[in-house]
Amino acid sequence: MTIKYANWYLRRQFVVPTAAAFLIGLGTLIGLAVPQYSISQKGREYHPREISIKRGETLQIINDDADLLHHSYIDSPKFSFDSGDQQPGSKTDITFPVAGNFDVLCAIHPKMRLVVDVQ
Ligand SMILES: [Cu+2]
Repeated sequence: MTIKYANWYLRRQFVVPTAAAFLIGLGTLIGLAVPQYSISQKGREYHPREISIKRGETLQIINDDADLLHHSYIDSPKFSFDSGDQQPGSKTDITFPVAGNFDVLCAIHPKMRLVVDVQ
């Protein structure tokens, strides 16, 4: 084996799996960006109020109240999130990267609560 060929061979050994890993990673990222579940904010409540999902899955929260702002947040040692103000009709995606039990609360309406069980 010439040195030139050996270099190419070694590089190919690296490039092919790296490219494959990159494409798989890219697919996973795109997959994560697509929400799997829809949650409605209506009448100052989350609907449904509880949901069970898998790690890495995404909820889409839709403000279905015509004239109310909402503001979803999660404050947990494992994972925190803050949507900012959610205008009527707006959609907010939350991807849960770790397993656990999380309360999604509303900063504007303290009684609003969504329990997310991430497995
Ligand atoms: Cu609210």
